[in-house]
Amino acid sequence: MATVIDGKAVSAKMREEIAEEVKEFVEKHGRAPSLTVIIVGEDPASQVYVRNKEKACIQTGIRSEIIRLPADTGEEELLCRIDELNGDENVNGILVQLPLPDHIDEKNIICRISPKKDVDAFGYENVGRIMTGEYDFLPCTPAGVMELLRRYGISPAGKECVVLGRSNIVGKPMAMLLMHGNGTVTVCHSKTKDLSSHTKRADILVSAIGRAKFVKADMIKEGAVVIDVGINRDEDGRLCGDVDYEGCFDKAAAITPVPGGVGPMTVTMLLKNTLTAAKKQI
Ligand code: BQF
Repeated sequence: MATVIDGKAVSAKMREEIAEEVKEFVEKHGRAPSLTVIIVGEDPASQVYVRNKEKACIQTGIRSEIIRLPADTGEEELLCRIDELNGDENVNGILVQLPLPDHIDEKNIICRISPKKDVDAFGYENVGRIMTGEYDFLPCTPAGVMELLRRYGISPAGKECVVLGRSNIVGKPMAMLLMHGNGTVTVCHSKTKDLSSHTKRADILVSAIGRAKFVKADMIKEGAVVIDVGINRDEDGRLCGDVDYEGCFDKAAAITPVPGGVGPMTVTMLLKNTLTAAKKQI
């Protein structure tokens, strides 16, 4: 029987803490920290994510603005918008919702955001800072995972940590943060041979591959901590993670559900980054 790592509950508590800090910020500076989100096109999942972020801002008293642009917006137009927001002292955080339409080069866009306002921490400067450990912001999903581990008293120090997936947004920074936490880290990916031989050794397994119920009970060690970053649809169209939650539940020591695990934490860490950005910009 595993402990359920309840990201929804931890998020709710953290949002209360953040709301308190936002209140203090307002009392001190006479205005709220502010986040601007740009969404290009109509991708339904992105629309949901942006709405989640907007609701979370409202919950905590952070001022949010959503800029909705049509799918055929040109790269130049988008770069111009970012330049405006970079120069607007009433905007503390800028986030461009990914993925962008194919005709826009994501890297160009992300790197145009001022590093001080880059609350996703996807730009080169913030990515570099993650490597050296001298960071102001961490990418929201890996930061959310670390916060969950902390709040459940799980330390990566000296543990075998296995990360499935090597994306710039989750897998790579996740590995880095576990390393900073003194874990012994293995990163597995689509070209990894004998995946199970790695996952079975994991004390802490973090899956970020985007394949529904891919991680089965026979792939994990008895007593493992299993963190599921995946957001997929199963055969019945229901939201599910990368991990076969029911199958792994009895074998794991602790496990995150989907929904209600890492997802809400991702949004909560964005709030935290926005507050940090606002404080740094005083
Ligand atoms: C939950 C995201 C993949 C690609 C781009 C709560 C979110 C999700 C799930 C959410 C995600 C995933 C976000 C739950 C933001 C997390 O209850 O389980 C919140 O809104 N997320 C994103 O902005 O871009 C993504 C996943």
